[in-house]
Order: sequence, then C-alpha cells, then structure tokens
Amino acid sequence: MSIQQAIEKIEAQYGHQSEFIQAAKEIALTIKPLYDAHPEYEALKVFERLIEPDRIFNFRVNWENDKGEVQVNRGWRVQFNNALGPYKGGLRFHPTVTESVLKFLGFEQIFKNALTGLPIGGGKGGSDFDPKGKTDSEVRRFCYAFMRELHHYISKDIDVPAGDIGVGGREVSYMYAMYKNLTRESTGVITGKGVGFGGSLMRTEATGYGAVYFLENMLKAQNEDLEGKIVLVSGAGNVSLHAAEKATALGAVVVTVSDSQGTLYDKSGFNQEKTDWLKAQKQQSKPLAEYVDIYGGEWLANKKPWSIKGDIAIPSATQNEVNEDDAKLMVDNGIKYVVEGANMPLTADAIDYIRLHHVYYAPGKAANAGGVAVSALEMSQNSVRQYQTFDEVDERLKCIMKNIHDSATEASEQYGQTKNGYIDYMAGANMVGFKRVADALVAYGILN
Ligand code: NDP
Ligand code: 2IT
Repeated sequence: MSIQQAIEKIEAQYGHQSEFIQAAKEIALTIKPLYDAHPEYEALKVFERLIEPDRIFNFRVNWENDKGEVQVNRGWRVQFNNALGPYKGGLRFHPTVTESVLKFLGFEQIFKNALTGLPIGGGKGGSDFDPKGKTDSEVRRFCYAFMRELHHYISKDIDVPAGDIGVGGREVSYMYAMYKNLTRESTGVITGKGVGFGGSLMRTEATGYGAVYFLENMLKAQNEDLEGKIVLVSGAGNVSLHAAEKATALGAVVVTVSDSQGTLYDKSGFNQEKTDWLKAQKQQSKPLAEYVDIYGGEWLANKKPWSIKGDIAIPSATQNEVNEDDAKLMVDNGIKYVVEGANMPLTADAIDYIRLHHVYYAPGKAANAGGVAVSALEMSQNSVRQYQTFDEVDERLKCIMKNIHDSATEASEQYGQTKNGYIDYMAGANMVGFKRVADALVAYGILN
C-alpha cells in the first residue's frame, strides 16, 4: 500500500478526526523521497502500520467537586508506537481534548521522540477535564481519580507520561502520589516530578529553552544571532514563558505573550523581573491584562500577536492557532523565522504560505523536543537513582537540540529539499524521525 493509499484509508475510516488526519498528511507529504529510496518500507507497509496506534485506553473518571457533587469526565491514553522504547508523552487536561487531538499528539510524539536520539517511543493522554476555575482540592481529587484508572496501563518500562497543557508540577505531583500509593513503587513513572522526589533539574524550563537553542542553531546557519532581534511569543504557559526567558537572556527583545483572552504587547521587552511577574500571575490564574497597570505596554483583548512587527515568531499556545491569514501577517510584518514551541500551532495552509515565502520554519517535532528529551534524562536519572546538576542537564539539552538541527539540515540537503540555500527543516526533521522508527520496524519484521 502506497503512502497515498494509506492516507485515503484513514480519511475514510477516521475522517471526523481532523487534527489526526492533518498530522498524518504532513508526514506523508514530506517523507516521499525517503520512502521512494527504501522499497522495503512499502513492502512491509511501514506507513500504514505507523498511522494506527498500538492501542488506545479510554476510561471514565468520577470525582467529587467541593460541593460534594459527582462529576464525570473522559480520560484516554494513546499508546501509539514503542519501536524505540517505552511509550512516552504528556497528559493534557483541557476541555478541547478529544481522541483526535490525542491521536495527533501521540503520532507527532513518535517522530519527535525519535529525533531526540534517546530510547523512547510515542504516546499521549489526557482528559476533557477543565482545570480553569477549579480549586486546588478539586484538581487534587481529579488527579487522584484520573491516576486510579491510568495506573493500570503504565509502568516505568512500558509507558511514562508527563505534563502538557493544563498539567504542570502540581498535577504531576498529585498523580505520582496516587501511582505510588497504588503500586508501592518508587520508580518515577511520570516525569516532570518535583526536584527532590525524583524530578530532574531543568525539566520545567526544558521545552522553552530547547526551542530557543534550536533557534540559535538556525540563526547561526544564516550567520546571524539573537542579539537585538524582536521576538513574538504566543501563549503564557510553561513553554512560552521559558522560551521568552531564554531568548531575552541571549539578547533578544521579546515583545509579546498571549493567552486565550488576548495579547500583551510591551515594546521595551519582558526582562527577567517582568517575566517572573508573568509566571506568578499565570500560576495564580490571574489576568495578563493587569500587567499594563504595573509595567505599561498594551493589552490587545481577543487579539493574537501576529499583527506586530518582528523578526522571529515562537507560537507556543496550542494547535492551529496560526492560520493562513496570520501567516500572511507574519510575512508582511517581517518575520524571517518561525519556531514552533507548541505542537502543530500552524495550519497546513499557514505552513505552505510561510515556506513559499522562504521563512525558515522549525516544526514542533524538532523545535519543542527539548521537553521530552529532558524527560528521558529524568527517566535515566530515576533508573540509576542519581541526580544530574542543572548545568549537566543544560549541556545535554544544548547538544540534543544541535544534533536535531544538524541532522534535519543534513537530511534536507541529502534528499534535495534544500533549494537556493533554503533549509527545509520540516522535510528534514520528518525524514530523520521517520527513518529511525521505520528502520526499527523493518528490523523487527512484522511485529510492532
Ligand atoms: P500550559 O498549560 O502551561 O500553557 C498553555 C498556554 O496556551 C496558556 O497561555 C493558554 O492560555 C494557552 N492556550 C491553551 N489552549 C488554548 C486555546 N485553545 N486557545 C488559546 N490559548 C490557548 O501548556 P504548555 O506551555 O505546557 O503547552 C503549550 C504547547 O506546547 C502545547 O501545544 C503543548 O502540547 C506544547 N508542548 C509542551 C511541552 C511541555 O513540556 N509542557 C513539550 C512540548 C510541547 P490560558 O491560560 O488562557 O488557557
Ligand atoms: O509534547 C510534548 O513533547 C510534551 N508534552 C512533553 C512530553 C514528555 O514526556 O515530557
């Protein structure tokens, strides 16, 4: 079965899962030169096998709110592919979570994890639970109830979850506590734990910092650096604020962050004091708009950041937040580099538009792989029961992001995707990640 036929098959079967189809098509479109060079892939139906998750667990979560009322949510864990190692990937708690969203995230995670060069397969999970407006005790009861179900399917060598949207250190701690309570194991089965009870230093910062390390490599390839560059960041969560923090530390001027209510624009840039304020504000679920009363700048209610002039965009909120009109705005406003902090923040049309206009484009699979990479380092620290220092982890992260950058560049050149000096990071990264997984599947025969 050709790649095209495999796509037609999932469109017929899962046509309603638009996010998953979008992610599968993106890979399909870019790996063709690699697939054509390896007839064994088609002979063993590697693509057709890879687009079907190994299994999906789908469960009900009952919990009680503060009034003692019973609440019911849906939970999932998608174990997509474990050719390279235990299933690995985050848990998302957000009302927009569906099986389609988790399948797209799990599918992307396979190739992202392969790109890190570490022994981890791909998975994702979560719930349609909405943490907004919930008290701490409600979040705690939900996390306990969620893990009471999930623990049946995970273990340190089988499947190791972590955080994602709506799941940070607090939620990970509650879930880890319930896992330990039920299994009586201290194997560190979820990553992103608190430092001091199994967590790795730098895991909190890793995704945002890693994205900026990737960007540094992209700039270097064009004989540029971050000094004085104007950066637009979207989102105001874990990834966004750490990307903003690292870009600022390296000399850039980050002028926007945003959330579901609008965009905060400060043309003088978010220095460390302002970034710390933003972190504290979001931690307490308070409005970003209050920033203006303290530090000045502008609050653009219900607006995205892309109408502002800049050199670099780092969309770091959620999938499909940048559509074709936004992409046009980016190009018109001078953006030369787009680095995806989020997973699939650009629609397919937006990607086409910016690539057509030769904007350097780092797909999430490559650019935001630093988070899961440091999760894998947390797993190895848990296995040997020793901690690494902040600087040791930071050095490993820099090295991993450089390797991803360089291997994607090399593949873009090798398969003729670099034209007139334009490095096609999307094609390059997809081919490198896909090849590592596909070669393992070929070696295994038809198991896996
Ligand atoms: P957080 O929950 O910390 O922050 C999410 C941010 O995005 C918030 O500012 C939130 O706004 C905004 N947001 C979320 N959903 C929407 C939406 N539907 N519309 C508008 N704004 C939205 O999540 P993370 O920072 O962890 O994750 C952000 C992205 O990065 C996701 O795509 C995630 O998959 C990806 N990612 C995360 C990694 C990690 O290690 N955490 C690793 C790799 C990728 P508000 O506060 O108003 O809800
Ligand atoms: O999308 C992602 O890579 C994550 N949310 C992090 C996954 C992980 O296992 O650390």
